[in-house]
Amino acid sequence: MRKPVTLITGANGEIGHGLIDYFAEQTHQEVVGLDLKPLDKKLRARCSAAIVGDILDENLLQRLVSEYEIHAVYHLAALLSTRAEYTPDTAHRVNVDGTLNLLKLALEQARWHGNPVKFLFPSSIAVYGLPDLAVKRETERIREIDWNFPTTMYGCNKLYCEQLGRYFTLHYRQLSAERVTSGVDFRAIRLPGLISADTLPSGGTSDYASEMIHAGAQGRPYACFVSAEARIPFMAMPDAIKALVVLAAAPVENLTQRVYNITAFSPSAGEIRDRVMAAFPAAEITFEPDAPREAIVNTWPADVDDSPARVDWGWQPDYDIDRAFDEYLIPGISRLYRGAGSETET
Ligand code: NAD
Ligand code: AKB
Repeated sequence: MRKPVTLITGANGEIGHGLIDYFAEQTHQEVVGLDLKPLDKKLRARCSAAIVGDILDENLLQRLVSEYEIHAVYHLAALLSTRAEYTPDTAHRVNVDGTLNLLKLALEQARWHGNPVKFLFPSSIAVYGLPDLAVKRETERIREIDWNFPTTMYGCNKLYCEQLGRYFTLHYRQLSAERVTSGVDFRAIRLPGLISADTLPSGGTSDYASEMIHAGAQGRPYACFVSAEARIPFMAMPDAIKALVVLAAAPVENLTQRVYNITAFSPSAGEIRDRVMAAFPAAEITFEPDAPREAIVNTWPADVDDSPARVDWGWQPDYDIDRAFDEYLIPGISRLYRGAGSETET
């Protein structure tokens, strides 16, 4: 008998950590975690199976299909925006071919067990491409359909995979005689930069926010790679996890679209620095902008319009900027480094 499971790809990453913890603590879902890297010990203990492997390995995916009955896929594996710019061909293979492999796996599973397979895809504000800072300042809360002109390989990959997911769900093999639905129930969220109290990001371009806070908590000097004025939307990790599971649970008839913006707060890098300094007065944070990386951040919107998510599936963040810093990030990150010569919360 195959076991009914939820498959999480990229399970050892930042979102994977939050999601696996959430499933273990709040639900009784059996989770199969897949990642190129071995899952951390604590995560392994929380999964029915922890598989080390590549989403580009079709033999491995076939083995998964033969061993498990997959009802939901949280497809997190990806190369993020900065890393993708250094290896665009590899990024395209992982981010696009990898996603296609997982969509095909979902389709095969749905046909085999006869139930829809939910496919949750974390897209990104990187799908937007604003031409210059003047337009960025004028564009208040960007809607899903606006400025879909990404300047990065990662942004192009995400935008295309959103379309691929819609195609699999709504139009797959539209000319075939049977006209049956594919069974893939694709749902995507365009996430802003995420900040976790438990893990550090790597390979992204929004990483400066997390890096600043973690460095401050450790008493390490940090030179921020964008200028103090740079501004994009951010969110505390628990809200991103909540959004994924709430969107997954939303009745399909409530969804007026397959791709949703969500956001929580939009501080400038300077405002993040001020909060870090207030929490860790000994922190040394300077600004040494890296022009090409800052140029990427400048093409991303300062704020997004998330009203469709609010109307269709009740999206609302639990953490505004005050609560994110005061109740989640500063205490959580302080705890991580406590005993390592860092400041602690009082
Ligand atoms: P992460 O880099 O922490 O995790 C990605 C994981 O994918 C890593 O553990 C990596 O080992 C794994 N991986 C990479 N290539 C793989 C492959 N070929 N096969 C199997 N595993 C592979 O990233 P994250 O922050 O956890 O992000 C998860 C998803 O959310 C990504 O798709 C990312 O684009 C998206 N997202 C993240 C943010 C953010 O700020 N963290 C914002 C928007 C969207
Ligand atoms: C990145 O910077 O690449 C990610 C994202 C915003 O998608 N954190």
